[in-house]
Amino acid sequence: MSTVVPLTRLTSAAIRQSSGRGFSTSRTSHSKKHYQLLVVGGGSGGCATAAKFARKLGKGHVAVVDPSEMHYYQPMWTLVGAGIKTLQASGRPMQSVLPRGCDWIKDRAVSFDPDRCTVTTGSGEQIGYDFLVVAMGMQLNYSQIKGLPEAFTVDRSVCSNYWSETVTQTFPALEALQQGNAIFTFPNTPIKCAGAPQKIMYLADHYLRKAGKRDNTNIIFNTSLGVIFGVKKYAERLLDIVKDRNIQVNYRRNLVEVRPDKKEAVFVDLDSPEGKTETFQYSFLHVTPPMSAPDPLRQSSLVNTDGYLDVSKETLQHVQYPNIFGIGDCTSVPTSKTAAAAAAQSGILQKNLQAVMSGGKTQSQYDGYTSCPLVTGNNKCILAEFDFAGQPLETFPIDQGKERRTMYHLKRDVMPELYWNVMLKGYWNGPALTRKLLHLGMSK
Ligand code: FAD
Ligand code: UQ1
Repeated sequence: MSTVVPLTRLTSAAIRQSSGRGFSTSRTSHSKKHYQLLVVGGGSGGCATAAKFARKLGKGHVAVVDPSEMHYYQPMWTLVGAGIKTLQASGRPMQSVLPRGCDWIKDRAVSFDPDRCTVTTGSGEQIGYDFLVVAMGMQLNYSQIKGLPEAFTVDRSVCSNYWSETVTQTFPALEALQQGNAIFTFPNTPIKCAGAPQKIMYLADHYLRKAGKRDNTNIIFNTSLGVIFGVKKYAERLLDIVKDRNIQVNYRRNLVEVRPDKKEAVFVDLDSPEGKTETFQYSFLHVTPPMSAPDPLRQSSLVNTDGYLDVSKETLQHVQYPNIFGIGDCTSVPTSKTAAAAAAQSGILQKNLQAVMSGGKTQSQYDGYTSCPLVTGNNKCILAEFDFAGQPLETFPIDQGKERRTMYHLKRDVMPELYWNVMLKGYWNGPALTRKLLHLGMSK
């Protein structure tokens, strides 16, 4: 049975936890709507969090603010881009995934007033809260690349798996490709799922070989990074793979302009002091856009100097406002931004927020667990899992650095079920327990 925590208790608990900055509770806000817990963003982290707390706090005490009609399982977009799954299979109506007993405020948050404990929506409504969880994900900044928004509309060989509007163009563009350069980019900002820009490249390589077109095409990975992947163990394996498959990798190259009329992509050499540019001819161009936290969050007082929600990387509690927590891609937590990370964070957030709600202190610490199923072909996958320090934290007692068919099935067939039926319902806190069991208690 769910317990409704009395507001008076929440309020005094919140006051006791208050930092020097001194936050006021809902009692001082003049908003019409008021919730014990307000969650901004109903994606992977927000939906899982709302499910956990709607069960605990009961009907009408939790609300999610999110303008999106659809909730997408974005990890499937790698497979949508490769023609293995459909966009339709990756999405469900938001209404159907949000927990029962939770109000859905179908609008965008436009501003935050953490001193008054209110969030203002696009329609101008102020919503009051006792506790706030910020789960707004990342903003895709396609328009920062000159000519790209137009290129999407006029050139069918330009595509991007990162957006529902462009992911369906990837496979048709691959099918249309007959010869020339197939270029895959990685921007000069943090991104979600740092493996995804190259996963689609390996799937494209697989497709082109099968279709007998690989001999006429050059596959080029132009990445802003100085390494192929941030974790040494997996980077070494990926370097063998690109060599074996004759894929050219150019480091420290950042896409700045697309000229669809000439089929040219312009990259800046990030190591050149004078900002030297290089122009590549493309026959196929897969763009991973620059990303940031969403503008309303970036423009608020809740962010660090990089523009991300400023939380403790261990407790996920805001560094200045103890009644605010964060989860997922929009936070300052220095780990690779994935749904797997959000799942692991959801367990930590649940314990810590519950403790703070009942007047206690945060007690659980996040270790940075994140995972990236590096699909390296239509039936192969390296399951990268690691922590804050970039140390492998693998679930299975086998070498996950090897390409494996089992891991491909885990990614393609098991993960979507786990996501819709377990994570979004608030029951998946990542594989830490499974890992410990499978390693007979010998793993962290
Ligand atoms: P999201 O799930 O993106 O949700 C953010 C929500 O906030 C959205 O619903 C949005 O509508 C809402 N929102 C935004 N602005 C506002 C506003 N102003 N007001 C209210 N609501 C707002 N992860 C993995 O673990 N494994 C993978 O294999 C994997 N592959 C990926 C492949 C691709 C191509 C992509 C794009 C992502 C992949 N990811 C993968 C990453 C994963 O999808 C994200 O890390 C995860 O969804 C983050 O969850 P989140 O809750 O932080 O953000
Ligand atoms: C995971 O927990 C997760 O979130 C639900 C993903 O996103 C879809 C993943 O891709 C992975 C790999 C995990 C980790 C889970 C296991 C069982 C290793």
